Amino acid sequence: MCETKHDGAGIRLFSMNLPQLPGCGMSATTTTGVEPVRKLSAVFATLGLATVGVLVPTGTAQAETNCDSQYWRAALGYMYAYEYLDCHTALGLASGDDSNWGNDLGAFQGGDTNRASSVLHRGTSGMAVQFFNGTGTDWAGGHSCLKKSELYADDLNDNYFTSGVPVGQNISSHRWVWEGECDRFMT
Ligand SMILES: [Ca+2]
Ligand SMILES: [Ca+2]
Repeated sequence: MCETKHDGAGIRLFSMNLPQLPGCGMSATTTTGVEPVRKLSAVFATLGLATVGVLVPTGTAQAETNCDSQYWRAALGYMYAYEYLDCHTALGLASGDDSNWGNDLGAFQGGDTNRASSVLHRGTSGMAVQFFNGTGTDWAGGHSCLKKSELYADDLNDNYFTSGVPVGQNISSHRWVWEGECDRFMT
């Protein structure tokens, strides 16, 4: 009778029913007493695993992006441009200006023009990097600036030149300027 009541019963049932067992012998009480303890351990073990399972993905989500890690390994004083999003595959780096990313001079040459998808700022002067859609030392046309404090722009498709043209795969020149010369900043 007692064993039937407690077989498969939960922990709450066990503790609730314990005082209501005047007719039960010691053996029955002992048997039902062991069962819930073992179940309780199993429950806590399961909860423990579930907690770890939840924490691990959370930690992964907060892990550094590739731009974060590239930033810390970048050479001081340089701007970097990358072919792909999140600072993957560097097209080049520059501590100075390059008025034409498509010519055969300077830090960026040939196929580098209209190719960058992300950029990184590791300058130390406090100046911003001003990127242009066009080329030439007149530094005219649409531009967008990357502040030193912004560190990097991991997706240039989310940014636009002052002309309204998307920055992604459209940068063709750059120079270092003070932030006051910029009308638009990358985010
Ligand atoms: Ca060039
Ligand atoms: Ca362009």
